Amino acid sequence: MLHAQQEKVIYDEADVPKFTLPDPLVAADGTKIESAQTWNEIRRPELLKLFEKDVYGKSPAAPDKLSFEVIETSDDALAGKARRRQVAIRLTDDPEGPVLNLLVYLPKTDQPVPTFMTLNFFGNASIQDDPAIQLPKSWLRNSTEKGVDDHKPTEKLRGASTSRWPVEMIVENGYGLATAYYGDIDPDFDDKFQNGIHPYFYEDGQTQPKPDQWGSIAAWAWGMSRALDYLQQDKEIDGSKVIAMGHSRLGKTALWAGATDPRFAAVISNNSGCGGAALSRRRFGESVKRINTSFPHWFCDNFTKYNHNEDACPVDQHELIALVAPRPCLVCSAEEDRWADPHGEFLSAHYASPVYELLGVEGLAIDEMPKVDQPVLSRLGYVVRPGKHDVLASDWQRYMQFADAHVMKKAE
Ligand code: GTR
Repeated sequence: MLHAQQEKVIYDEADVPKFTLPDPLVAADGTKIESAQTWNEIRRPELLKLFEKDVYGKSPAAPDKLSFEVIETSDDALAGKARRRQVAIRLTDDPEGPVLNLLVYLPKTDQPVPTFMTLNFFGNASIQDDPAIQLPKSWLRNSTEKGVDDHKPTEKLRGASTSRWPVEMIVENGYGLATAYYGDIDPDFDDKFQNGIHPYFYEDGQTQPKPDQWGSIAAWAWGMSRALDYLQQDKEIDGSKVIAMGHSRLGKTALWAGATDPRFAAVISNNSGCGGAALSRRRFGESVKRINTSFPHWFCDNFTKYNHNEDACPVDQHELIALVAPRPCLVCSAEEDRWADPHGEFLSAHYASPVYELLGVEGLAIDEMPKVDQPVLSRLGYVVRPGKHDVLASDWQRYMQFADAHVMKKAE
């Protein structure tokens, strides 16, 4: 038998296996879901449980009380164009326990602002070259390019990822940006869940999550919800208009955060691929077997049952998007990012669309995969742009166009 890494990757539509998708509008017992009420009371909770049990793992409930400490503020950030806040969110009762450090940029206005909440890959200091921003204290992936040595930041880390974070443009358009380092919640390597947030929720004698308990993606999504706990009580932010956005593994995370936490007003997933917006049953590019082999800590252990066995999984990723309905959701692909299967990402949105329509809102406005750079910014939207796996300033322009139409102007 070939090892996952040696297997031929499907990059040709002709090699995509034939499959039948589970119908989001048919319950497990065969009942047809024909009203918003039965969706909300029967099918939505059922799908959520299935994703918890078989894909991401179940996360603990929100802590009763979280402590927030505003550790730095400036009303003169970005050369006077913005306000900056840094907030420490203590994720557990343990004074030594994990702290999620949130960096917030706000436009200078007296009104509470709609805000993008998105995790970052290399710490808050990487998004903007500003000595006032705290360097990350949690474990970092080594990178000469980003200025990480021995898993610790160097001064070179400051601003190392600015191309992905057009902060000035975001605040000029009237949006806030809240971001935190995903490794503050759970460092992104397979240590059998000894570090990060997981051990704080073990029962007596437990040493790692059970097969249906949270993996790292679920933990990162849980962390996004804790950031939202803070944002919802911050008077400078419109807590009813916080948009979960994420790229790649953090795009998977943003979708799961939006599915599990209806307080997120909208979700934008960028190049999220396998285990994100792409349909698993297509096996195009990254497959379930491949992702579970390369990243054994991302999903719950039950997900490995579907290695080379996707058809047996009771859910597929269009139903993840359906869990965001009726809230706005934008799925973004990049043409050259075939590993993430742009067509499979489009099809997920397509097959989630009937749920939006059942709930009385607009679904995806097209039936065929659009050409590159022909964004479809309906309430359930899809865009494929030219180029590679990345986040570009032009992508953020799209996100804001989408948010202008569906979040900013939404009725109070
Ligand atoms: C890749 C992984 C993808 C995607 C990406 C990323 O190595 O195979 O699923 O998540 O990493 O997060 O950049």
